[in-house]
Amino acid sequence: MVETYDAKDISVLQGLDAVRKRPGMYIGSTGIRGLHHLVYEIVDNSIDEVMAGHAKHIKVVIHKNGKVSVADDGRGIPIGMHPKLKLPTLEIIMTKLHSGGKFDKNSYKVSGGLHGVGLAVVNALSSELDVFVKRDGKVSNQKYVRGKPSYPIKVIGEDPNNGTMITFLPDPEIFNVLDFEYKILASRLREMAFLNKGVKIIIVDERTNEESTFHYEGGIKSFVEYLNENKQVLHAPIILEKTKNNVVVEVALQYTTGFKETVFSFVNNINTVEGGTHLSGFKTAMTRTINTYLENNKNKDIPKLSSEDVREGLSAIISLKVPEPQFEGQTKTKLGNSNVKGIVDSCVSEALGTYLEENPQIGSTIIEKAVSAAKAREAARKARDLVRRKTLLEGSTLPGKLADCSSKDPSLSEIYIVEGDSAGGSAKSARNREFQAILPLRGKVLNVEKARLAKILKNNEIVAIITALGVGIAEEFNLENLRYHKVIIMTDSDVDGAHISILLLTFFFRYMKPLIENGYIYLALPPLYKVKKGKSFKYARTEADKDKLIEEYGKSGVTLQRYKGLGEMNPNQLWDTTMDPSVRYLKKVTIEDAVEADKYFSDLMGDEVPPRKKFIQENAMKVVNLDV
Ligand code: 0RA
Repeated sequence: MVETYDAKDISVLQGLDAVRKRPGMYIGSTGIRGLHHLVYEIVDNSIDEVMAGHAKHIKVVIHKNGKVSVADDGRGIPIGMHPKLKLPTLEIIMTKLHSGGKFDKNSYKVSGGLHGVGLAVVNALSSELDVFVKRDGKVSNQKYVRGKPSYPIKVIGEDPNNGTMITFLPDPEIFNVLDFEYKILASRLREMAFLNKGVKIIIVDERTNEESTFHYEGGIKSFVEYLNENKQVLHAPIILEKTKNNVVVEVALQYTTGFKETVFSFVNNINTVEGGTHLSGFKTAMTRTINTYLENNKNKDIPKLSSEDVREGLSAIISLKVPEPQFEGQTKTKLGNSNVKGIVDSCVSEALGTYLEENPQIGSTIIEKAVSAAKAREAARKARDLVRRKTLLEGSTLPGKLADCSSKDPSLSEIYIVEGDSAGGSAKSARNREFQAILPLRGKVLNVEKARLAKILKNNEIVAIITALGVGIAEEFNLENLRYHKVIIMTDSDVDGAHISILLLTFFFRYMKPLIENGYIYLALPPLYKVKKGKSFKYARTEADKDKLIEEYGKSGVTLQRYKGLGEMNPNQLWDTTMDPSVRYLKKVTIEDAVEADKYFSDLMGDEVPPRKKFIQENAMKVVNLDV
């Protein structure tokens, strides 16, 4: 293999001080997200070796001592002296911020926006880092402390194989969280394995002995099957693959009997959460191709299918390889390359058109699905008009059971959505009416995962929430009209309470996602126990808290009161434990991983959950406690 990089590719070298001074600029945050980002930076480099056809295996290990190692069987980082820069290439890569991008420009690099300086950034932010390179029959090693080499590269052994292993310890001077979460790393690695067909990625957690292997010969086809695992599907996944102007377009799609659209798009392995030109190209192609197919295959009065109609119940993965991607948007996850829209449009139109012609049975299944979506859309429009007219006629009245607050400033106002009338009553007496509104829920909250909008708009509890929040729904949703900047779900800390929380979260996730994205949705965490000794007492929110408090009080003469539900607390207790802003415990609901969050809701609330109640009992709590 001829080494193609040279001095002009690494033009300006700079030390790592800048990274340690402003870590946020390089990895986004010094919290949990930034911490995990360190691992992704290294894995991205290993994935580049996979995409270039040199590596097949990646292994990530979380060690007991807080270190993480990432090993691959790629070419190994070059260790030889760089001809112009008079430093070993490995040392340049590990210790210098170099402008000018990656070394080898001929392929599609994973690039999270760090322009190939990812390894140096990880090194700068690690209190210790060890790199081992197997290359040219030798094993070489160098160690760094806070980005500075502890010794020159040394040969420590022989090995006929090639590869790289990096072990690092995140610097406690930089990060305020140091514990890696298996679940977070595993879900990202699973995604990487789906997107890079054939690669085998192993993750081992030596703290707990958890271990997973991700290896999908089906690639994105397996990804769609995974998304639809607990759904009823209408046909086998359809795979579309085409390359135009060096842009590789791969799509896997499969319709389900459900109503939700689950489409994830990736560019060079990066989840383009904010969409972009590739996604609009895909949508245009789907709408046009299915409408054309419908026109050619039905002769009596055919409705015009909207873009939404053809995506009802659709699960799809769009994965592109783009030579020079431009990422835009707030989180740099929106593809900007304008030529890509047309490329994806024509690739998908051609490939899907051909597929439908060759598979008429699947073609008519899809058409049936989309036509029924079109009819339902018409029904939903009527239902929405009805809701709108009602609010107009009644002078946009707030729901009768809402006890509103007196403040009209949303940034100061909060609304408690409370399970049950008795808890609602307590909350109404307990609240500070200046800024706290209470909305008690009476009936059951509808499972929106299994209903179309028309039916959802007939559910009293949901309509009450929509009107109380003021934001409208579907096309009329407008975040600016939100009447409270804290929307707090308050339910009992038992299984039924968790179930109601999940139903509400499912609704917010599917129909008012910006509320979650902007951090307006919270869960109130009421205590499980009151632990009392003599005149003093404290509240315990978990079993572990309770045990700790008992220990603290000294076991003799401690009394325990277990709260079965919010209704058992008098207004004073409710205020003291759950509503007083100075002491209460609220959990902000966030979306850390769009793919995982989507899957949680469809698995929990979807079709194929045979022992449904049991499944919810076992999983609902987990979801509530997880940063969905
Ligand atoms: C620079 C150049 C080449 C490979 C790599 C870096 C490389 C980096 C990492 C990080 C983790 N695993 C890695 N594997 C490779 C190209 C090497 C060549 O042309 O032989």
